[in-house]
Amino acid sequence: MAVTRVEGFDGMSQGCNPNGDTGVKRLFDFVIEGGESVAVTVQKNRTDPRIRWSFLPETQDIQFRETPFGLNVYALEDDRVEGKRNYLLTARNAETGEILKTVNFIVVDNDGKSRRIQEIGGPIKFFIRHRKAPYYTQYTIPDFKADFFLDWEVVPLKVVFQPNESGISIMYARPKDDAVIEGTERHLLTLKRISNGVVSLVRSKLVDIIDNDVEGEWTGWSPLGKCKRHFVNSCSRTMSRQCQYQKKQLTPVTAHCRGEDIKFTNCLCP
Ligand SMILES: [Ca+2]
Ligand SMILES: [Ca+2]
Ligand SMILES: [Ca+2]
Repeated sequence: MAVTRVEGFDGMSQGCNPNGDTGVKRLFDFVIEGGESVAVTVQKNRTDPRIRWSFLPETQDIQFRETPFGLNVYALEDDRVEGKRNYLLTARNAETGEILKTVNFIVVDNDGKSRRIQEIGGPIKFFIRHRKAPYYTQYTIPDFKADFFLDWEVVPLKVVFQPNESGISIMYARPKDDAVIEGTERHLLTLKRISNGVVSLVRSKLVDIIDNDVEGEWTGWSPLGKCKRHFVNSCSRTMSRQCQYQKKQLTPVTAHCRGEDIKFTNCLCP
């Protein structure tokens, strides 16, 4: 499972101490139910004691796994509609209780009311209204599921505002058409902002993609056609059939059937 780093912004701006060992500055990040983990790092050295991690409020929704550098944080998948939830993660020196780092987490719900669009439909728009900030600020739709960009086209992939620049931008996300019968699939699109080393969730949209691909049925074979020359010394008669979907549909669908839609029978060239 891939991991999103909390700190840093393309090396251009490091507003927080990336080692997190002094001067606690709050970082913000978000995890999506069932999505990828977010890595929280705390610098350790040989004399470092164990670290004690805690979430406030206490929760069973978040799971974490210790790594050599800190912690990977996951939000568990469920089907309850609970909206966004805020948690404060604190790393302490297990012996002295000294706070080493705090991170504010938002858990993003992927249940509830959604917008329904066709597989060939869209786009979903994100309006970005950016106020002046003294830092580079980047907006992206994160690839929090490994195959997200295989299924979606995002234009532009990143919007960057220079320091002290303000303005309005639009990002589009469009589901890609495919020839796979996958049924209706739910996607959570999130707009993420990185500014001064602080990651935050700007907005999220829940979208149900209605598949336009269906299992079809073959019509019967057509009668054998006339004997025709297909290669220099070879002639054949063909018959064909069509893949159809009979049930009434409000929107156009693409039917898929297993097998060939054309058959050749050799014949004596006329
Ligand atoms: Ca939920
Ligand atoms: Ca399709
Ligand atoms: Ca499909």
